[in-house]
Amino acid sequence: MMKLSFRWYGLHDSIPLTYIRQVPVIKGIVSALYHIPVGEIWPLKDILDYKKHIEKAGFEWTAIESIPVHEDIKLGNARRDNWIAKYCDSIRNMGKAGISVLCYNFMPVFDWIRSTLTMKLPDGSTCLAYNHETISTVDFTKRDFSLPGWATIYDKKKLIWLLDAYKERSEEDMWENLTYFLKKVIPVAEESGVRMGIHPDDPPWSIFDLPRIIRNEINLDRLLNIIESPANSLTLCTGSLGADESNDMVRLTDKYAGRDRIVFAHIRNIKRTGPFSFHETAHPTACGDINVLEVLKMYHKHNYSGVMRPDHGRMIWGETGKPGYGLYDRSLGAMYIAGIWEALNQK
Ligand SMILES: [Mn+2]
Repeated sequence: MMKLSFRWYGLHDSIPLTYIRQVPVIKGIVSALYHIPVGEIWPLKDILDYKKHIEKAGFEWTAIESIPVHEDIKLGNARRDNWIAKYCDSIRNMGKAGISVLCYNFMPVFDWIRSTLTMKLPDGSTCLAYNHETISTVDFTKRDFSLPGWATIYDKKKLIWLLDAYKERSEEDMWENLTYFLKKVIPVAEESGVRMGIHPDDPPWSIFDLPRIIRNEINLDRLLNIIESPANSLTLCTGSLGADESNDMVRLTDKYAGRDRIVFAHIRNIKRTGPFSFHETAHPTACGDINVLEVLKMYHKHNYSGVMRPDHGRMIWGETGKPGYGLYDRSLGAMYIAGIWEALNQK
């Protein structure tokens, strides 16, 4: 049974669990402990308390998205062993709490990026969009540089320090650092009954000359080959990878679902507007360049029993809130997915 879930940003999310409960097809919640600083251990008690809260609202906590990987680990800095040990403890604790899917990513500095969060579509809705030219002209040394959604995450000094540090890292360095990390955490995940699924780079190409290594099929194969274990798997995100036309999401879903190496499915549609540019759309196949129907057929064909969620939606009906994570359009997406799944079950 595929577990259709909804991402929820915790007690500070403007969308209460009671509203999500009214979307009839949603069975699970995808969330994280947002009060734990990056790198620190997720205490068992905090996980259990949060889980109880989610269950009281009528849901299963189906996946953690995500436990962020400290930049020292990605950079391969001397202090990484300390952070990796803490990461292992967090995995043990989530395993003890009975949560079995962990989404993470290995993107340097920015774990997603867009040139605008409010692009207006012809129907009056708004969506997130990425224009490579706009992104390429961002100058971090300028006092008033702006980057939608990110200007406040790191202060300017820290951001420039990080960008400089990554300038000395090649893609091969990043692979080495990822391998080092996986060799330590995957055995712990195995013991703890946890399956880790790496989220691909969003967008799937280099930005600001940062080394980004999870962008295509070759990269996904290499990642999975580092350790041949169900604990070392994928969060397959159609919108992230699909922004690059050469990533055939139907074929990739067929391939990796067929090998049982997908633990978490992100369903998102996008429209490509240039070789390195796109905007997000509503979920149905007709709205964008991703054949969502065929992707879902592949999951169904392989009896996918992992977690699935509608990814970013548009802002519609005047809703305001976290860009990409409104209630309305993601609910439409969930109903669309559930409708297709029900039809596929009839065959
Ligand atoms: Mn995604």
